[in-house]
Amino acid sequence: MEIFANIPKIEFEGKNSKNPFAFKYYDADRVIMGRTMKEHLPFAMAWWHNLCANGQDMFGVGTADKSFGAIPGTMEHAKAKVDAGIEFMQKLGIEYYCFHDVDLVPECVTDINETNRRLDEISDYILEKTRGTNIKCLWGTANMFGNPRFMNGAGSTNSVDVYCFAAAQIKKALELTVKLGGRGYVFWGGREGYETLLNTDVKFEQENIASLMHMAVEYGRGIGFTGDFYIEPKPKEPMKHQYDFDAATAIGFLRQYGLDKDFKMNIEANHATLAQHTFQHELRVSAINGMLGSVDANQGDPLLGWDTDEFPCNVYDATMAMYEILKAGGLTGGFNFDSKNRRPSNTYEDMFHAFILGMDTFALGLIKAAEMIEDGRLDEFVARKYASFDSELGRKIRAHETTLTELADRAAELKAPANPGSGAQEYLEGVVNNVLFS
Ligand code: XLS
Ligand code: NI
Ligand code: NI
Repeated sequence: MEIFANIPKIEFEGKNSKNPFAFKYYDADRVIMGRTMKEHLPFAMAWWHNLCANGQDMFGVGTADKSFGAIPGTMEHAKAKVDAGIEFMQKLGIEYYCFHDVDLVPECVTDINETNRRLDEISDYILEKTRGTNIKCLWGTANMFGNPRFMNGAGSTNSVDVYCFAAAQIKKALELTVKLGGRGYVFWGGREGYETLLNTDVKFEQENIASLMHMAVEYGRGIGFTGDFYIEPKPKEPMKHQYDFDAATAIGFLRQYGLDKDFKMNIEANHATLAQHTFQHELRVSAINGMLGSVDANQGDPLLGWDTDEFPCNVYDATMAMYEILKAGGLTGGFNFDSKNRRPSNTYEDMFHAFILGMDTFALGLIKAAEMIEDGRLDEFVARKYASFDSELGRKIRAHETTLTELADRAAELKAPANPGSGAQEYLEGVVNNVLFS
């Protein structure tokens, strides 16, 4: 049975199209810098926002009907969501999805064995329904923040028993990820942090989180998971202080505990801005450390200080993100729309408009980022800015072949250095505008 019956398959019609159900910029087969748009942009649907969230917030109940013809809380509903999700992805030409364990089935709060049985049943159903399609999992994760047992943390909990439940959920979610063909496995530390140091042993908690991650790597590799593990940094919300504050913090943690060979970053745009960074900054920090893995494609609101998870519409930011990603040689993961419709956008049509917006925004970002690279003015400027290091002394500094004494002698000889040269920010911002609007 068709669920989105009055919505057609979304095709590329070009920028002059006025058809609300067509792509204006995302042209899957168009080749940019040697690869198709589809290869550059492995888009994914977030099961939780698209198939589960109904607009409920702290102030009111849901506005959108996500029952898909079944009674919420039942396995029939879980299956109806699979049917809806597959039809949705096929109509958009999206081949990946991301999930938390409890997005897939209703959790049995009194018996984890029953939850796991339901997960087996639904993953069989997903495999059956996606057979013959290209649809597969991008990454899986365990929800270790919703259930009250995780109120003091999951890996960072004070309770050995709760720690066992975190382990059990990770074990199961890894099995599901492998079964569903996932490329990655995410740790987002929703309750891994603290509200006050008065009751918290930070070192103890971080060591336990690291141990859990080590066990996850060991188990995952043992069952044939060859993809990347990801940390998804976020500075706050729900906890006041979260341990994975930003990419730099998370990378330091991974190195401290010897996890850096198996883990990369999953960078979410809205989390970057909550950490007072740009999305581009977080991508750059990940890339220069060899840890650019995957992206949660969304955007925040500059006027609101929380994770609003809006569908990306900001072409400037998407261009800067794609600039970093192209320069890094692409993602090993993909672009997961960890984004939700605004509460009053409550129709099936709105679900499609949101994805068309997000996909077109990243397509535009890709087109413009490639033009920026081909234009070459930014690269030229940066090369020129550091050109003094092309000298013999510069070469020795870069190769660690000099000493403070040698450098101080040179300073003494110079008496005062020449002006280091303009940063030319306004010129470069003009170049970006010139490329964007040409
Ligand atoms: C919440 C996070 C979450 C992760 C997956 O802010 O973005 O949705 O992506 O657990
Ligand atoms: Ni988020
Ligand atoms: Ni996310």
